[in-house]
Amino acid sequence: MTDTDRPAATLADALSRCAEAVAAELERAIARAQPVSDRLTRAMRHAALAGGKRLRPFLVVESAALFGVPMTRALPAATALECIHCYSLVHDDLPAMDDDDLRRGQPTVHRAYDEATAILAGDGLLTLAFELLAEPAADPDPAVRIALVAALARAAGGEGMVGGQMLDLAAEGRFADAGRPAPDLAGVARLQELKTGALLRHACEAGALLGRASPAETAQLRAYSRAIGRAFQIADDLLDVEGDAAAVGKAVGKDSAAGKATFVELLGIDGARAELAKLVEDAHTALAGFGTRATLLQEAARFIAERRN
Ligand code: GRG
Repeated sequence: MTDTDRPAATLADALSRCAEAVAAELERAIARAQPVSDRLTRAMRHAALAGGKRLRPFLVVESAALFGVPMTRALPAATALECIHCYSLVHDDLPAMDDDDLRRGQPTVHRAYDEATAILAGDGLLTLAFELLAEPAADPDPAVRIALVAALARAAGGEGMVGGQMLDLAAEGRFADAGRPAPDLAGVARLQELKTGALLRHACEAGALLGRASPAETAQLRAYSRAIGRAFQIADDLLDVEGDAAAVGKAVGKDSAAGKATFVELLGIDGARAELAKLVEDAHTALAGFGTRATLLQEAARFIAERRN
């Protein structure tokens, strides 16, 4: 058993150990590519290595750990998912999208470099994700590697995160020729399930694939990931209303400025808090069948709901 694979005592310990291991994997993966452009490499490093909670990789690692898969074996799939997440943040921050100057408490990539470099750094991370999954280190069984690639493509693409981002821009009234969809609760839920929920769901699905989970076990993890996905977004909406930019590491108050329909706007602050509490409970219940092996994942649901950044 390597040091990385020793069981963690607390959630904070497990999160920081996973974050460290993922950062080292990201360093390695970005560095080993032929350095065609030093500027591109530096921009990719800026996007991938300037902090971040590494929540999605943690969920991959802990979902796989339910089935006895050690962290070192889950790291390639966990790192691939983080590459996709980092790329999405870089592109989301661009002037054509959210036009943000600050991310993870640092200048956004297009601010630190320029827009073209930021687009290419995002593209570089997006493609690196699939390279990592295609390699034997991702899983010894080629059929599992193919399943991981297909699942990540679905989660990240037009029927997942990218589709959700498009719905989000449409809901802001960006496309004059397409009208503005009515922002009811079901519409917001669908949009968010795609935009932010799809990658969180993928994290647990990847863990299930690595762990050769049974259909029943996969369904339990799916129920958990749905609950935390929605909780993550409600917490994000609350941070946008109540958070402090310095603590959150990015601009706040942007949703109402953009006239966005959010869970908080539709449910009210108290309603959103009540929904959060229910979702934490749902997440807990979904994993009850795994017994104490699921403790860290259950604690992670509360962490997601109560996070301050
Ligand atoms: C541009 C294709 C494309 C997609 C963008 C996910 C996304 C879609 C945009 C991000 C915009 C945003 C801030 C959404 C709120 C939820 C979210 C993804 C927050 C950031 O995730 P954390 O809190 O970030 O896990 P860290 O920095 O900890 O990794």
